[in-house]
Amino acid sequence: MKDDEKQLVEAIAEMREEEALGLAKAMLARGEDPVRVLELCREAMDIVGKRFERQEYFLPELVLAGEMLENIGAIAKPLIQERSGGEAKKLGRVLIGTVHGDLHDIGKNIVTFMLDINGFEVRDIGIDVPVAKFVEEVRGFAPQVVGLSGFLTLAFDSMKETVQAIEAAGLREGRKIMIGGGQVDEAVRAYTGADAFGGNAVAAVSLCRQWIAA
Ligand code: B12
Repeated sequence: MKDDEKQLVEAIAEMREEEALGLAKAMLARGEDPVRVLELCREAMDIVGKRFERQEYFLPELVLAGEMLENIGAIAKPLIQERSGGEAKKLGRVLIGTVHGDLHDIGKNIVTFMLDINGFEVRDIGIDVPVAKFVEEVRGFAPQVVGLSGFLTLAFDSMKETVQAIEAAGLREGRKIMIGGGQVDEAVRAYTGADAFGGNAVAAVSLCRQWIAA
């Protein structure tokens, strides 16, 4: 990792908000890849999360970390959009939301944004989405892909319930379900019955490309 990259990760992890924003702005102004800058923010979030687990940090730090990431994201996103060459043709429909009981949406928002600039028509139905709402939206919007996001362990049960409800409503056929969020891995994928999981927004885009092109 380069020096300025380390500094950015550290500034976020140490809650030095102004310094973090200044560093991120300077890196982007120098032409650093905005996707890389978001990746560094994610690394910093892992440190914050671990300190929270060890009770070195508390809720205010989690909130501030979330705000820092959103502020940096707001500067990075238009640059990513510029690089992608602006609005592309809509390739297919993707419905996405954070499952019930879970309020984390920063990761989901990045996925929504990346799918959008890569040419998908994305409907983001927000956070803490009840199972019945997912079913209703799948019926109405008829997406080829449904994305379930969740960061809490308890979200895995919500994801499983949501997948089962979509299936029980007879809406699983002909569409794919992907899941993602902090701790999600293959074991969680198997538990929830989803078709695949994606570790980051780029993986979410490749899954949709793969499925919708097929
Ligand atoms: C910021 C944050 C918050 C913020 C959220 C702000 C917001 N608007 O989202 C606030 C302060 C609100 C918050 C609250 C809580 N949080 Co919190 N939070 C975090 C933190 C530090 C970062 C999460 C984040 O945004 N990461 C950044 C993004 C970019 O992460 P990412 O995983 O790289 O995202 C990518 C992938 O996940 C993927 N992806 C995401 N969604 C999807 C969907 C699909 C379909 C696909 C394919 C891919 C995909 O693509 C993303 C982009 O590349 C994490 C720690 C951590 N390391 O994750 C804890 C963490 C998730 N929180 C935690 C906890 C415990 C809580 C609280 C319960 C705390 C409390 N006592 O109140 C509450 C829960 C509230 C609720 N009901 O949801 C725990 C969860 C533990 C667990 N196993 O359940 C964590 C892990 C911290 C910890 N280590 O203890 N939190």
